[in-house]
Amino acid sequence: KQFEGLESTFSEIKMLMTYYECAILEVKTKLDVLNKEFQANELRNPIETIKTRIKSPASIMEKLERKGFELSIQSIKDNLDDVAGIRVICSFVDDIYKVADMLTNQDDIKILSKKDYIKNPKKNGYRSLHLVVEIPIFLSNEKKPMRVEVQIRTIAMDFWASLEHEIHYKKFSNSNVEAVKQLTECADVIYETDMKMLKIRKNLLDEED
Ligand code: 0O2
Repeated sequence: KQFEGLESTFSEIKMLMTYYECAILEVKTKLDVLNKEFQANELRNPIETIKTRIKSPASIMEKLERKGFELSIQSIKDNLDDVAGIRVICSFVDDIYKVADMLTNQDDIKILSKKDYIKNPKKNGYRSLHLVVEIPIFLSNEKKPMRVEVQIRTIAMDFWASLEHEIHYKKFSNSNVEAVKQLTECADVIYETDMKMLKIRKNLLDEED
């Protein structure tokens, strides 16, 4: 019912959502394996937490309509990159790039797009590395390439993004200039702290820059 207006049967939609769930499982398993290996080698975890989500039907329909795309299953597959989403929360800034490289160097993963909002933060101070990847899922009698959006950020960046999402993101236009300015200042202070923590780790563990 929530997919009202989509030219497809309920079972087609249910199947598509199942494929996205399987794609999330595939990527999450790869990340869990990498974290285990890293922990064994370096005695610390580059990944703190992994959160996964499937975009809600209402949000899928809203995005198709907002962007002027056809309301069909094929259109969801062709036009939406973030139906399956994984958020990887890393300990330190350099872990973000290590995790991204280790994941995307695997030969069954293809990078479709990459947005580095850490090197180029959004105007409001939002920082995160966004990757859209394509990964095959293996079904009973076929192999299907599926898209997953992977957002990788530090604990500190996630702290800011979660609170900003709760109190501001998409809730208001940018008219509250003072609030936006203060949020941006918080994001910048948080990033400075992230860089300091990285330096402290490198000094303590005697690592090269
Ligand atoms: P939600 O509720 O987190 O799922 P579009 O997806 O078309 O709006 P685009 O350019 O395709 O935009 O994607 P973009 O901006 O690279 O990434 C969108 C996602 O990144 C958002 O998903 C958020 O999760 C996150 N994000 C981007 N900018 C901000 C920001 O300023 N603040 C916070 N808190 N999160 C941000 P959704 O689907 O918009 O929202």
